[in-house]
Amino acid sequence: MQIDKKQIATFNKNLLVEHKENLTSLSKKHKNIEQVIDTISNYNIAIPSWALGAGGTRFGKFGFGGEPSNLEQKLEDIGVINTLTKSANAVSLHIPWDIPKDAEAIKAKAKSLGIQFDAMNSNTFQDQEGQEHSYKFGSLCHTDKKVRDQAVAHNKQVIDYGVALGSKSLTIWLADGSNFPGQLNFRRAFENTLSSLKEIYAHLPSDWKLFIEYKPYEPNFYSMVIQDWGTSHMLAKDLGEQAYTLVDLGHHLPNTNIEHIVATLMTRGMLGGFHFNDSKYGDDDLSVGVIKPYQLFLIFNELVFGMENNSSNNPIPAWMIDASHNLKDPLEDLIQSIEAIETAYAKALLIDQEALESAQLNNDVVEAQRILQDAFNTDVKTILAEARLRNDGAIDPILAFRNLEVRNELIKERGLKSTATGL
Ligand SMILES: [Mn+2]
Repeated sequence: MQIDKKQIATFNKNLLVEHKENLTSLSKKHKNIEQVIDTISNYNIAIPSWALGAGGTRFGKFGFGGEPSNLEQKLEDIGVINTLTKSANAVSLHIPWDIPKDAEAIKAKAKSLGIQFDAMNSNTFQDQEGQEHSYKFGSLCHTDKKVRDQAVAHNKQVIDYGVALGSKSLTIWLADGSNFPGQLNFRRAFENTLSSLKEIYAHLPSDWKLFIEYKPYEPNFYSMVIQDWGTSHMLAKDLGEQAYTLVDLGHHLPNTNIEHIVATLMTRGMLGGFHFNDSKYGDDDLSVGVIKPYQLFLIFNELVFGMENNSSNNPIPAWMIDASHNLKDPLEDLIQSIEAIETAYAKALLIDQEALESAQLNNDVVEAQRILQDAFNTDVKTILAEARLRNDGAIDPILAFRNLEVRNELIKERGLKSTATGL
């Protein structure tokens, strides 16, 4: 299914007068509103190929109909999200769930929908059918070199798939670790992982980046080989200039100060990628911004500051939504996530950085808090709507999704029983 410009324009018509009034009154209050609209209208977040179907828990999975059953249909779904939001012009592929059987055809399909290929993702956290060696006791860290070699070969193959599609980065997240004390020699596991990563890194084209994700627990509950940003940073430093740390919001122990981690990594130019979701207890994969919107705003404050004061040449991070939807329509959920990310970003862009710096230099704690909270308490819905409108997107993308009956159209096209590969 594809939505055309005319349908969006017709939908926008009814909301246009009120929107313009809101914009005029907001412009009177904020001097730099044009700049914020411009930044938001150029901002894009990659959609992972596994997020377009019904997510499941370890107890069950409930479909919702019209799920994309192949990569082409997944691209079409991202096309729908992008047409409505104008902020999702990239897909992040997961191998082997979404192996492009005909790279040229997939590339052409993506191009026709205005979609690029963001970071590729490897998978050594499951055994695949016909696979010779099992990852039950780890992959890149495994005690048996044959298993490590197999996992290295898989990652190299993922790079090759990415090269064929025009991707420029590989994200590695490892489930490797141990469930019981004594099971694993920590130092050996770390060294094995490093030497496996070195082999993968050597296969990386010179214009690619390698992102190393970390996670403190799950699926292993006693230890994880890459447990935190410090470990990821050590590995990336040992690999070389093309390797970076990737921060996933859900991959921290409760109450970790993630904005501080972001600032520290950017100080050294080491923040390569960012995975958005939200979390109440652990890696809950909840929609972005539903639990801790203020934390997200504070993270974006560091990102904005880091990008504006970039003496360490931190690259623009690769942005991706990494959540799993088991109740909501995943397309609606992704739209809500995009809105939450852009809300936090727009609010962070409204922070008066000069005034904040002066408050900080004067140790005026009250004033510093006031500056942050003034920006956080600004309603930026109109800014987001205007950014979309200028790109021919929908003033209210969720309402448009519902008015255009997108899910019903997808069910008509694909049936009620179609299921997507992925989680
Ligand atoms: Mn992630």
